[in-house]
Amino acid sequence: MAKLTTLNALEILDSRGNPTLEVTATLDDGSVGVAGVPSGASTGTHEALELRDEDPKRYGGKGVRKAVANVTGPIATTLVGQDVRNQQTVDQRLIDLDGTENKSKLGANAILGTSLAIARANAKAAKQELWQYIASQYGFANAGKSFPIPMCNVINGGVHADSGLSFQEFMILPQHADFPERLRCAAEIFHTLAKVLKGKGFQTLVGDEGGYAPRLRSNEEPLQLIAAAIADAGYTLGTDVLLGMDAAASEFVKPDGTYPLALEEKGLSADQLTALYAEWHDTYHLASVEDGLAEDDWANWPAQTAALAAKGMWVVGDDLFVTNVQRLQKGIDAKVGNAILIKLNQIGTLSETISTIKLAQAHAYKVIISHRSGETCDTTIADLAIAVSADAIKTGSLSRGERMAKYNRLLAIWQSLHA
Ligand code: 2PG
Ligand code: MG
Repeated sequence: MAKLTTLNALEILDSRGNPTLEVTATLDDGSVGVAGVPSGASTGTHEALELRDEDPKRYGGKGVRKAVANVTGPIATTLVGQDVRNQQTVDQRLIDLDGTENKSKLGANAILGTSLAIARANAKAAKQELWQYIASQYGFANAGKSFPIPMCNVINGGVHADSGLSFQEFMILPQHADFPERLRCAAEIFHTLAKVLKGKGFQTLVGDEGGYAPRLRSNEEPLQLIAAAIADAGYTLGTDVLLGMDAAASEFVKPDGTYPLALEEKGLSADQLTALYAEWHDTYHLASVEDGLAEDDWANWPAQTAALAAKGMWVVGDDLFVTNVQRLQKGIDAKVGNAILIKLNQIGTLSETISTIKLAQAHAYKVIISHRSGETCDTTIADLAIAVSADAIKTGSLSRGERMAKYNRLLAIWQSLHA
């Protein structure tokens, strides 16, 4: 029983209108699982490969017909007819079939879509919610006992918007004990921030992750505006809400290792950047900095980690760790980072993602489950966050349907556990 009967894939469009995959797995008991694959823009160099057609005549080369054909061809040939109840076995088969270090043969997008579609079908067959299925497959005894802090990216910069900001994301981290209240707090601040921006003559159009993308004058101004919005919305910065940033420093580091801030027209050293984050912690309750340095700036990461962790801050590795156990282990050994961003498509299977999460948790690294800037309405990351008791979830601002789908899924899970 629970044999895979069909595996199908479709080229669909993501939240930016770029092609991605939707994979459907059907089991012999009739259970169906469907998964959409996300896609990044500020992609880390060390991520698993997202296979694109590179045919300039279609979607500017971004088509995914090859990845679709890999699902319906070699992957289906390997898995259809097999018992797929054990997710680790399924994922290992996918890894073996690909056979490369970075999933460049079949594509991490083809592999992840398959891995997640089968996981969803298995959950259905087991009559479990996806988070329960993940928890039982991988032995997370505390699943459902805690809800993540939403890290809501209310001002978009970097490569996600043309706001001119060097830093990519400015986030609010609502601290209320109840998840629905955290979300309400974030939404109220988000709407108040629109009023603050309009009052100062800035536009309120949104970027890729649903945060505002005003053309500001400095990289500090978002923090000032968000602080004002928090106060105007009736909340207290430092207790009700903390701030977070994704510097995404790999995107703007120069070959000489300096970090230019375009709006300020100055280049900062790694130490100066660390000092800036520390200052913003003191001034604006900046509690979390992701990719505060570039992905291969290993020489400077230990000092930044020590300085910011001493202030109780989360020092988060995204492009740095790329959800990869080897990169995370290197960080653990070098005392680099104290938190990790988890993105399923950086590594390519559910099981490898879980291995990275377990390694992080074993070393007391905070775990932040994350969307990509290009998304579908797939809500797997919400279930994943509950299954592994993640400390936080980063899934954009309080607008755009593909971001809200994840928050709404968390509300539904919360309701099911607190009714
Ligand atoms: C990031 C992500 C998500 P992208 O850098 O953390 O916010 O962006 O998906 O473009 O890599
Ligand atoms: Mg990032």
